Amino acid sequence: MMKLKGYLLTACALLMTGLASAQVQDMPGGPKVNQLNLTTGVTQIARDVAWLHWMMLVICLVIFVGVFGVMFYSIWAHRKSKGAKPATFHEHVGIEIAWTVIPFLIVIGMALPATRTVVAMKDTSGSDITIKVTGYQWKWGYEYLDGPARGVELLSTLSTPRAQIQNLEPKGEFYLMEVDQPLVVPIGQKVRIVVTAADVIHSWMVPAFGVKQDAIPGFLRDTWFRAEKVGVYRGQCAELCGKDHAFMPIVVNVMTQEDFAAWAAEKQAKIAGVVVEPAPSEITGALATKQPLNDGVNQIAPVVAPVKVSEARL
Ligand SMILES: [Cu+2]
Repeated sequence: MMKLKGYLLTACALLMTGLASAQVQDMPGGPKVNQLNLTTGVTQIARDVAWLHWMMLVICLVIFVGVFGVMFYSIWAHRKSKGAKPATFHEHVGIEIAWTVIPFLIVIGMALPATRTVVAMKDTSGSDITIKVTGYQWKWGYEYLDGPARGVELLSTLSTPRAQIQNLEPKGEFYLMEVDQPLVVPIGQKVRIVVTAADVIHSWMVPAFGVKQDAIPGFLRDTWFRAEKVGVYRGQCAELCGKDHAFMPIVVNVMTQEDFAAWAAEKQAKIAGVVVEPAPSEITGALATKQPLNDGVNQIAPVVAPVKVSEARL
């Protein structure tokens, strides 16, 4: 009887697990259920990275099968018990040249396209928009340094309710991959990302863009992407940065250029709206200009200058 009860309980548990996993759906802009391949890219760099990955994997597999095939065949076919006699030759110029030249050619064949892609990843020249990204424990700060949204600052914080994390309510579709204020960028424009951090090392990673850049305190590193498809794309901090490392996702909203201009205009208007001109009696020294109010959306209107790579080291 006890055994039957045990079986029943196990069956119920398995059924529940099955139901729970059946409810998990592919996340739009994020990972898919049972995803094994790299994320489908929406930038040329992401496609190049995926191609390089498969090209090298295939070359490695061919070498693996070839080397181990010859090795195991030799061990089996030329074993001592079958009366095999070892050859006694020393040095063979032809073989030695072949096993030097062939691997060299393979390495060059892999290194050339890889180098081309890495160089392209780092070529941030001629960008249309520059955005400074700052990693914090545990959120992301975005600052538009130029373009129509110049001066707009966003703090992007996880918006998944704590109750979902603590299993007090069912988990949502975008569990741990949603934020209150996503980064907004226009489609088809070269967006230069200048990355730094304010506390520890973080890493800004959006797989669909083929972008992964460490955010290092005291340093500026830059990278770029040109998104080719409107949509929402999700990534995560990719450098272990403390206890809430898993709770600082990245959400990028790629809009049409008109929508982006409208969004930028709305943000600019909001900044203008919250700026309060202080009364003359309050004017003191350098604070004599504009005093932004924090209205909870973390927007202030700073005076910012585009950052040059040559000034990267702080
Ligand atoms: Cu982090």
